[in-house]
Amino acid sequence: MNGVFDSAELASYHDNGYLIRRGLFTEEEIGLLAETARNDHALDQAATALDDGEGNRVRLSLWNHPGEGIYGMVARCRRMVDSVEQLIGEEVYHYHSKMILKDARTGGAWAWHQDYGYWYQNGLLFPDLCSVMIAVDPATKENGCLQVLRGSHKMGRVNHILSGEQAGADRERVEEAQKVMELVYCEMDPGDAVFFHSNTLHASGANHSENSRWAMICCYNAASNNPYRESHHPSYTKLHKVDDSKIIEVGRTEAARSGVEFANIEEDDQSAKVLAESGEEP
Ligand SMILES: O=C(O)CCC(=O)C(=O)O
Repeated sequence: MNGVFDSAELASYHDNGYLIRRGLFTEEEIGLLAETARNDHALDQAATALDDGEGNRVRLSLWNHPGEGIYGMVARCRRMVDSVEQLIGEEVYHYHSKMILKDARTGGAWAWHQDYGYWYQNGLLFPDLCSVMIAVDPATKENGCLQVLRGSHKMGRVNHILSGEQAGADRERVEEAQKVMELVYCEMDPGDAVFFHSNTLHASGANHSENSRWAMICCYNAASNNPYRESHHPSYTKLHKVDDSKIIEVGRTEAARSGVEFANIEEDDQSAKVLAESGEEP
């Protein structure tokens, strides 16, 4: 299969549940993405702010279909999709993308969770999904970079409960997992990306720094893992790959046009609602 990874990197992903790829996007590519996002009024307006329980708010905007703008070119380019297909081992489709707007001084923390902790609720039988977090701004410990527990994807799905406005993994399990697995801070420069398995436990701290930490996360599902019922994220929809050169081409000519329809997370997100209704206790 095509993609950016050699066999040692593939083995590392399967062992650790994550893999950081430095410079996946060039300075110009990430610059165009950042410029579009910063000027994107609709992205800002669509952002949902979730209370992190510690006085800060996590802001994010989400869209289900990648579209024809620069966000879509990033999510659909061969470099990305071929690489995710290498990791998952088969055809994938776009499950959704989001921009995490972790603003300077106010950006909130993310509780420890697995993405499959949410997505399980959407009728997905297998955790055959992968997320790719692309650093738009530098991501450091100080501004709340992503943290992962190395190898935690091997735990399988952990129960999740809604605490405040975020779903978090069962705290006792997380505490025990932290005793036996290494906590890795995924510090990244703009254009770097971390690929992670949907069962990898991850979190991030609040941003108390003077620098924003925006990141785009593209999530993909295996084509064979079509959900058995409909949810607020798409069922199998063929992903039309584009050449890597389209990022610059579209970014230069249509930098201001995101080309996506943003979701209303508060109204549409059934996975969080199901967790709230299930009343699972930690
Ligand atoms: O941006 C972050 O720090 C974490 C985001 C995240 O975990 C998510 O969107 O599932």
